Amino acid sequence: MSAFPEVKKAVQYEGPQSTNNLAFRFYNPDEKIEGKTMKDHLRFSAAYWHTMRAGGSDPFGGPTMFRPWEGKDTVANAQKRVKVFFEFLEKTQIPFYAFHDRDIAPEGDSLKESNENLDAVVKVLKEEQERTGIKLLWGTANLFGNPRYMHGAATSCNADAFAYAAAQVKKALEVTKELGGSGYTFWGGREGYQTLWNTDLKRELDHLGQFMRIAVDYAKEIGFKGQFYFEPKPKEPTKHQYDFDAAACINFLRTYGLEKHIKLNIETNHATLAGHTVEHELEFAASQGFLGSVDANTGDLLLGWDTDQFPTNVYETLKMMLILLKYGGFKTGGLNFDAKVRRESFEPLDLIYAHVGGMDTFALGLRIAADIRKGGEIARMVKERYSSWDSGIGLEIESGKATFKTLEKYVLKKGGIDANKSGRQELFENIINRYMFK
Ligand code: XUL
Ligand code: CO
Repeated sequence: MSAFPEVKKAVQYEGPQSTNNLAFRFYNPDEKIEGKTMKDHLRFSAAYWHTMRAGGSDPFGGPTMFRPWEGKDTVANAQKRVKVFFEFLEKTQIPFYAFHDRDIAPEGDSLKESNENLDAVVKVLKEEQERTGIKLLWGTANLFGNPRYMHGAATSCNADAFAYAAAQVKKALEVTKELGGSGYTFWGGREGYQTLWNTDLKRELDHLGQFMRIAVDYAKEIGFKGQFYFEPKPKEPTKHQYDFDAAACINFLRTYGLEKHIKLNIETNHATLAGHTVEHELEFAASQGFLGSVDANTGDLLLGWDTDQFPTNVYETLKMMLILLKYGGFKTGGLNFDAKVRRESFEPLDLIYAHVGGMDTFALGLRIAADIRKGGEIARMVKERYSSWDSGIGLEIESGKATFKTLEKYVLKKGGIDANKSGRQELFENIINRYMFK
C-alpha cells in the first residue's frame, strides 16, 4: 500500500512552463551545469527526524500530523516507517538522507537494548539503500532528548553523562559506517549553558574538545572514512551554545587540534539566529577551508526561534549556490533539508510539496548562479575592485616583502594615497536582479 497515493510515480522535470504541482520546473537531475549534473551539484538529502518523526506539536498543542503508517513506538513499526521513507525518497528523487540514532529506532531500557533496536532498523535501511541506490549523507546521535542529558552530553557537569554519550556515539559511528555514510555530524544539542553562575565554561569546552578527539580516534580505529562535521547554532535549547557560529566553531576546532578532521555543516536558520546571513556563514567557512555540508532550511525573520521552514527564497539559494560554485562544490556533503512542514500542513502529500519546492528553489538558484558566473561581470567587478593588490605596493605587501619601515618610506614619498573608487553596491545588486528576472 502506498503512503503517497496521489504521487503515482517519481516527480519528473517538466520545465519552467509546467503548472503541474507535482513536477520539477527547474530541477532536472541529469542536466549538466558547468560540466556536472544538477544531481551531483545539489546532492539533496532528506532529514529523517523531520520528515518521518515531526509530529507537529508546539508548546501550545500536541501533534497534528496525519501519518497513517504510524503505530506503537516499536521496532516493527520503526522498520515499517523506513519503507515509507524510501517510498518518499524515490518519489521525490532525493538521493541521500540523514538521521539521528534515536529517530530511526526507539530507545530501549538499556544501552544494549537501544543498540539492538538500532541494529534491527539499520538492517532494513541497508536493504532499502541496496534496493534503491539511495545513500546515507550523514548519521548523528541524539544527545539531547533523553533527560540524562539535561546538563548537556560532552559538556555535562556529570561525567557519567559524558561516558553515556561516548558509548552512544560509538554505536552511531558503527552504524553510519555500516550504512556507507559519507559523513557524521556533531550538533551541540545541549552543549552550552543557561547561566554562567553554575558553569565552568573552560572545563566544559575542554571536555567537548576531548569528546570529539576520541570520536575521531574511534572512527580511525574502525576504518570509518566519512567526513566529520560540526554544526553551528547560537542558542536553543540552551541560552548560549558553544557552537555559536562558523567563526566560533572554527576557533574551537583549531584550539583543540581538530581542524584536519572536522568541517562545518552550515544551517540557514542557525545562521540567522546568530545574527548572520547564511551566505556569510558559508563564505566564511569555505574561505577558511571548512566547507562541509549544508542543512537547507529557512527561518522566519519575525520570529526568534528555529522554525526550520522549507527554503523558498530564490535570492537566498542563489547566493548560496554562487558560494558553493566558487569553492568547487560539495565533496562529501550535500543539501540536507533540515526542514519540517508547518503543523497545519498535516497531510503526507504536504511532505512531497515541501521537498519538491525546496529542490526547485535550489535548482533555480544554481541555474542563475551559473548564468551569473558565465556573464562574468560580478567576478570582473570584484577583481577590479582589488586591482591595487595585483602590482606595485599591493603585490609587495601580499608577497610578504613589505615591512612597516618600507611602507612608511612609500607613503612619505607618495605623499598620499591613490583616489578611492566607488563600491558600486547598488550596481552589483541591479546586475544580480537582471540575471534573476530575465
Ligand atoms: C537542530 C539541528 C539538528 C542537527 C542534527 O537545530 O539542526 O537537527 O542538524 O543534530
Ligand atoms: Co541541522
